[in-house]
Amino acid sequence: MIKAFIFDLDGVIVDTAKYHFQAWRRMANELGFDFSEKENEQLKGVSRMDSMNLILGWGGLELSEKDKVKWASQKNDWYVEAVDNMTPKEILPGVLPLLKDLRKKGYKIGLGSSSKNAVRALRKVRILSYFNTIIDGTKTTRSKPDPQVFQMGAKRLRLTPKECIVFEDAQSGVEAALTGGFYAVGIGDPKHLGKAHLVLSSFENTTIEAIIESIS
Ligand code: B16
Ligand code: MG
Repeated sequence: MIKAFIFDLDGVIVDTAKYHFQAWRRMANELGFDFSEKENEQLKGVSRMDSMNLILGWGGLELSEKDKVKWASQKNDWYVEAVDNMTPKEILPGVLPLLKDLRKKGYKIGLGSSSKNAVRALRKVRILSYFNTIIDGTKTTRSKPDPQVFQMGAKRLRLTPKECIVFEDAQSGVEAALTGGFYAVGIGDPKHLGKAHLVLSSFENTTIEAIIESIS
C-alpha cells in the first residue's frame, strides 16, 4: 500500500535544471569550451563535483583539485543568484494542487534531492512546510544513481520502499529509485525515463489515485 510520495526537486517541483545548465555553461564558456543540452541531460540528479568532472571531461580539460573547488563555488554563486530570484510562480504546473491533495488525504511527503540548495529553493517558492522529511545533498554521501537519498527518506518516514512512490525527472534518479526498490514515476520525456513504472509529461491532468492505479 502506498503511504508516501518522495519528490525530487530540480526538474520535478521547479525548473531549476535550467539555472544549473546556465551556470555550468557560463563556467565552461569562461574556461573556453561549450557543451550541449543533450550532454546536460547527463548532469541531472548528479552531485556538484561529479557534474564538474563530467563537464571538464567534455571540454578535455584537467584542473587541479583547488581550481575545481574554486570553479564549483563560482558556479554555485551564479546558481544561487538565480534561485534567490525565484518566486512561487516558478512551481511547475500541477505540483501545488498535488501537494495539497496529498496532505489532505494523509499521505506523507518527502524530498529526495541531490542539491545542497534544496531548502533554499523550497523556501523561495514557499512550499517548505509541505514536507514531512527533507533529504538533500547536505545529508547524503553518495550521489544518484545510488539509492541512498531515497532510502534515507523512507527510513525517516518509517516506511519501506514499496510503500513509497518517487517522482524523478532524471535518468540517474529513476535508476536510484528502482535500485532501491521504490516505485518510480518519471516526470518528463519517456525517451530518457522509459525504465520508470510510469512516465508523465507533467503533474497536470493527473490525480493521486490515477498514479497509484497505474503503477500497481
Ligand atoms: P547543488 P535534484 C540535483 O538536484 C540537480 O539535478 C543537479 O543538476 C545538481 O548538480 C545537483 O542537484 C547538485 O546541486 O550544486 O545545488 O548542490 O535533481 O536531485 O533535485
Ligand atoms: Mg531532478
